[in-house]
Amino acid sequence: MTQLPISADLIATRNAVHADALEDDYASLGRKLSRTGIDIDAILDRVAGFSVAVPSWGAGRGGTRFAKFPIPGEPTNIHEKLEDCAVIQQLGRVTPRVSPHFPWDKVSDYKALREEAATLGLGFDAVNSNTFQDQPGQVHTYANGSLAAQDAATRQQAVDHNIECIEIGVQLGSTDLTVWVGDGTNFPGQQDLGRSLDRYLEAASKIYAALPDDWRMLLEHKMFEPAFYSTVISDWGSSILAAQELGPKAKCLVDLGHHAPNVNIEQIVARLHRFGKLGGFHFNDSKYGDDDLDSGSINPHQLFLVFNELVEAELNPQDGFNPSYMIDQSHNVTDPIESMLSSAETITQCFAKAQLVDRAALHAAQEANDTMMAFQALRRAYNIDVAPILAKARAEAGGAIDVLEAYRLSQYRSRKAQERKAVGLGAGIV
Ligand SMILES: [Mn+2]
Repeated sequence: MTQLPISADLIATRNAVHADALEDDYASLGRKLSRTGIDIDAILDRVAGFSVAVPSWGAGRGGTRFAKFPIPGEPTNIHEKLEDCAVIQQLGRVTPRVSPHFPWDKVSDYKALREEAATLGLGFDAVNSNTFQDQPGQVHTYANGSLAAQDAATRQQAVDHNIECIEIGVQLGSTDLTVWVGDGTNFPGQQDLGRSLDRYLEAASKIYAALPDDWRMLLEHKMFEPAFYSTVISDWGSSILAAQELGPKAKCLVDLGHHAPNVNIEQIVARLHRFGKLGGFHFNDSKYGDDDLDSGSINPHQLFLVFNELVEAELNPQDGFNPSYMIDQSHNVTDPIESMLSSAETITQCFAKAQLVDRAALHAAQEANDTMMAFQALRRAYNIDVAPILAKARAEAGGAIDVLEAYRLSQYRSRKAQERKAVGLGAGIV
């Protein structure tokens, strides 16, 4: 028995107001697409089958290293975070799984937590370990690194934490462990660049050995921050080399903000897939660095091009095709629920547009070295407004045609502001 946080009557009432306009727009788009041989209902089916996970930490306000500005009604624990994630899923119908983070989301009974999530219409996605900050009572500090630390006992502590995350994940129904380490240096000479990678690989192999048969270990690279001179898994090259050394269950995770400026991320996606190492994504957007801005808010075309490569990858599977999709954003100035509703819609739009690319025309133009027509095959798809397809998929699944309107009318946040205790002030990179 599911108990969803938003009134079903509210959603139905607002959908009834928008239904005629949506049918009109959907029929019009259907006629337009049919002229190029595309069946809109087939695209609708693809969109209905698409999903992206939301991060538990994304339900709270993020911040910069300078400050965090909480809003009334923010979640203060995993139970409240799940409730907020249930709002996102209930209205948007594209985010049925939550990616938890430990120890932030620790509880005493994970079986009960899994049941609680199911009651809210949610499951669990990749489990995230945290060895980039110290916890109260922790024996060895991560100030000088975790999996790549000089000190063997510190490395073992980080290994043990990751294995504990796997054990929790098994109880929650997860099958992926995402490993990102803050390890690195701020000064030339601070650590030996070769030996620090050796230490990382040795420690990571102990985590790898603890993976159940059907699990994957997703390695997340990041060029800088918190280490500003070098990071141990700095780029997709380091990531794929580590994944290849660890074994077939180790894959690379691409966080869109974890690259040098102007890097061709869609090409990285194609490369990782070519070698069977594309594990998944952390969707966000950036202007300057790891900004963790809302997906597609800065460069939606790049997001479309990433999905275009994913369509090509699915047509040419290497060692299977099962990338994990997750939002990883820091909502510093918006209501996190609104940002994730908007971002999930943008991500799904780019997925849908990539489905509309005339592959035969694209490939023929590529074969003929017809640059302009190859580009136009992509451009035509990118220019199509797929909003009616997404809205129809949502409505048919019980979601809201206008997600932000329904959310605001529900007054969910102000109700939670009455019930929940206030979040403290402080810095808050997430
Ligand atoms: Mn990330």
